[in-house]
Amino acid sequence: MRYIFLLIITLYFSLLGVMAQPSLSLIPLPAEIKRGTGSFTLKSDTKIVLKTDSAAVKKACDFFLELVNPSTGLNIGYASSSTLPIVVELDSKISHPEGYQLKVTPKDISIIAQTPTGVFYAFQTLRQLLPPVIESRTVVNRTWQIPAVEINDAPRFPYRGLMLDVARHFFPVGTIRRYIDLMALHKFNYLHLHLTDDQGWRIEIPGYPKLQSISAWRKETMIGHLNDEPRLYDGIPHGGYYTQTELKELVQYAADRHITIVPEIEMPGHVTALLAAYPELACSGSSFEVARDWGIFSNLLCPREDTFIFLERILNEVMNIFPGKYIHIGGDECPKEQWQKSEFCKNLKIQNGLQTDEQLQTWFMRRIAQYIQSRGRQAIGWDEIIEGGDIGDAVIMSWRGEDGGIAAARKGNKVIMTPHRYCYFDYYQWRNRNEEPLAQIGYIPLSMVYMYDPVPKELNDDQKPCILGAQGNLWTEYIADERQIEYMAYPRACALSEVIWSPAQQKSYNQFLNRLREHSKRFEVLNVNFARHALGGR
Ligand code: TNX
Repeated sequence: MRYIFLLIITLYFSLLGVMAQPSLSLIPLPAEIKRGTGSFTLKSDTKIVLKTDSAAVKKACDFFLELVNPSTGLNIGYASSSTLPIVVELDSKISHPEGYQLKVTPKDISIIAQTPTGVFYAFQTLRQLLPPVIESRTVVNRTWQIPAVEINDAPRFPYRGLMLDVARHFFPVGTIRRYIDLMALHKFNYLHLHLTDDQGWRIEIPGYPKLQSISAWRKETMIGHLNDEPRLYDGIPHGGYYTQTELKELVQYAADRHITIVPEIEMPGHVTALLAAYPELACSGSSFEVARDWGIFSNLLCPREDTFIFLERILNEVMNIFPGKYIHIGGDECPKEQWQKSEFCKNLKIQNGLQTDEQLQTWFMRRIAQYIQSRGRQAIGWDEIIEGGDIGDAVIMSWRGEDGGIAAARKGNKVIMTPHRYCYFDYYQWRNRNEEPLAQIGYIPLSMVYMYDPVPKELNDDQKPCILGAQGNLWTEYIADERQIEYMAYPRACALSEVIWSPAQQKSYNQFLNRLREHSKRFEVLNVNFARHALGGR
């Protein structure tokens, strides 16, 4: 009896102890967290003890050292043993290739993962367990405690993406690097770069110099919203493009942070900038101007052999720069009038037994997807590309809603969910629009992103695994600089990171907000221009 009483007392106090600890402000929330007692303190005796000779693991550790050494001033490095070690090892007992185990005790820290990616993610978690001022680039005098904890973690989905539209506005490479840095902090693993559109072509293709001299530049940009009357223009030329060298460096920069870049080349629509340089690729018309307005244009590529030769050459260059598996080939918003008027298209449809223009578009996109597949890669396209039948093995990016993704998964195609009602970070995030900078007209508050579930209820258990994950899209018609990119993307990207990383049954918006409050202190130190509405500010 006495023992039982003692046991209850002990349990009670240890429970109190755990409850008294401040909650950990990890975003995205790890799959499993077990709190311990006490904490580990980073000191000058702390050393990383590597139990593997993997260069990629070493690189993941280097990142951590580059984070902690400037702010702690401790000059932590590597050693074969230490009194306060951070032991890092690879072990296949961690079953998920992106998973990890992180154990922190007062005496040591241990990181185990199956791959260097898992090690990198463990360090991102460790980073978030440290006080926000760890992000400072100058020495801060204080103690650096990490609460004792055991974390067993792995992502819910293999595709965790953010898109950045660099066509509507051109951004310096440094801005993309910063976008990548923030993605890495939240364990995103795909950056989709929207490289071409009506308003600009942003990738250097040496064989087609007019893409650089003509397609990369527009005369001016419309002022105000697309629906405003009359339309006004700023009179300022805008443009630019990324050289192949810059893009290759960016690919490496992202890869070092375990992020793969998915390049997008739009076709057969959203090609006005391309046609301004090479009008012969249209079915008719000889004079096009790089668009100055936003919106949907009727200019399309003509599905002639010359067009396919051109596109294959472009795609060869693209695949040469971007080594990742996925190549995005666009396919959204293609009003078909130009094809309907074209004798060539009418004949092509008859020759190929195609009844509708949607079938013609799918025929076009399937041919390109097959070309990409023949080069050992896989095409991704917006959901319009399945409207006209079988699209082969292409991955469908479901943006108009979830229906495209549901239809694709039912056919066995892989799907990335990015429905505009939940995943469009170019929409307003605050109901009082007139208090906000101009944005795309939709409204997606933080809570809406958080409550999204990428797996539609309509799918059965066989179809569910077709959902590879989800992506947040940042279209930049109304976003012209880095500060505004951050304002629109954060903290909504934090919510999305949790949607795609954390176990669905553990989601709680209130608890997320509490963690975000702490997390936002890190943003302050990093000078991230995040929107404060959900935290009670602006
Ligand atoms: C639709 S999403 C588009 C983009 C626009 C966006 C604005 C998609 C595949 N197409 O061209 O930028 O809406 O929210």
